[in-house]
Amino acid sequence: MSHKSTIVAHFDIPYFRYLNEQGEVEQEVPAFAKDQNTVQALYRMMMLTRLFDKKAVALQRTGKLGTYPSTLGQEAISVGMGAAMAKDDVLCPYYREYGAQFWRGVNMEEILLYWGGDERGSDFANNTEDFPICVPIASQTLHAVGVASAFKLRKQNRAVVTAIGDGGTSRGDFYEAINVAGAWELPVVFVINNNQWAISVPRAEQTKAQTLAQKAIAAGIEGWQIDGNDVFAMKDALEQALSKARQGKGATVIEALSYRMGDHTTADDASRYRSSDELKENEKKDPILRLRLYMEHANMWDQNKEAALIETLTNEVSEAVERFSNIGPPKPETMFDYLYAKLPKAYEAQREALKKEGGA
Ligand SMILES: Cc1ncc(C[n+]2csc(CCOP(=O)(O)OP(=O)(O)O)c2C)c(N)n1
Ligand SMILES: [Mg+2]
Repeated sequence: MSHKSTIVAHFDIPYFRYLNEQGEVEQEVPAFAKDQNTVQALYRMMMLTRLFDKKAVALQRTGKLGTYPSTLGQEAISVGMGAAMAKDDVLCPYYREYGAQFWRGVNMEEILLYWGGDERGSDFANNTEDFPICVPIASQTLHAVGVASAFKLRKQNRAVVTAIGDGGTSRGDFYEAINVAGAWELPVVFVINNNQWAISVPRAEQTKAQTLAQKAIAAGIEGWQIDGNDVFAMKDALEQALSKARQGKGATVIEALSYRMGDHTTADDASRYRSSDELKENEKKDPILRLRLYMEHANMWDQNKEAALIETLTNEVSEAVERFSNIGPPKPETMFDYLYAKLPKAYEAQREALKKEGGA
């Protein structure tokens, strides 16, 4: 700018993490990270998510699922989210938050049903107020501010967590959602899973913004960037943002830096557009490896515990796959059940006819 000017506004984006790639502590960890049960529960859920993920890819490859988006390498993000939320908060996920969903009681077979194209996978048995998986990019952020404004109107002490990918933050829905969250001081936390890729578009081509967290500033809310491969940083950041939200102090955007170690989905082949060197570099930052090293340093873990855990979790995943495989098709007449609050008279006969023909 050539005019004489003064600076009228100035902003900072903080970055933090507790654990480095070697599982070493870089700064004093929060109290929960010294509690063996809590740390092991975080590790357990990250490992369950990874084993589930591997199995789901195998099911797709053998024709049992439609398309499946893997969450390989991003387990700390969703597990940290799930671990920080209160039971009566609401989760509006996109499609890589299995860790948060499992933590909150979503059954593994429900996720499998969803990706098998069965609507029963969106009807969670245990957490009926959480939103289902959302594939239309960024629309879930608008659902989230809708829920958050309902909480505010009802004067309920509850908060909403929504997640979005790095690419998703380029969409208008995201900007509209953070804008209204700022303007109305809504109890909502936006988590950006910055896995560095939006299908084949790299982060650097997605936007010229230096960080994605700084998008929050234009909406008048705080933006933090954290290491999304450090589950302690994830849980801690979410807890702080949720407590802020519940105190009526408004929304937060948390950009979690991670890496999509797998293909975009099972319909993609990432080797066509990214180098194996890049993948190898990022595998060293693995969130599960990092936590395991921390636990070993702290004498919370050993090889026997690891082997026993993997055996238990592998069985849990197999049992879920079994339930998924045995559920049977939905009854055809159920297609009438969820469209109208009360089924119009004109359809009653059709419903009955269908039921007689093949429903039973
Ligand atoms: C509204 C809309 N446009 C396009 C798509 C197709 N699509 C699916 S995933 C994706 C990229 C998303 O990238 P990002 O937000 O970084 O999330 P990631 O998949 O990397 O976790 C696109 C464009 C879609 N699902 N919805
Ligand atoms: Mg992405």
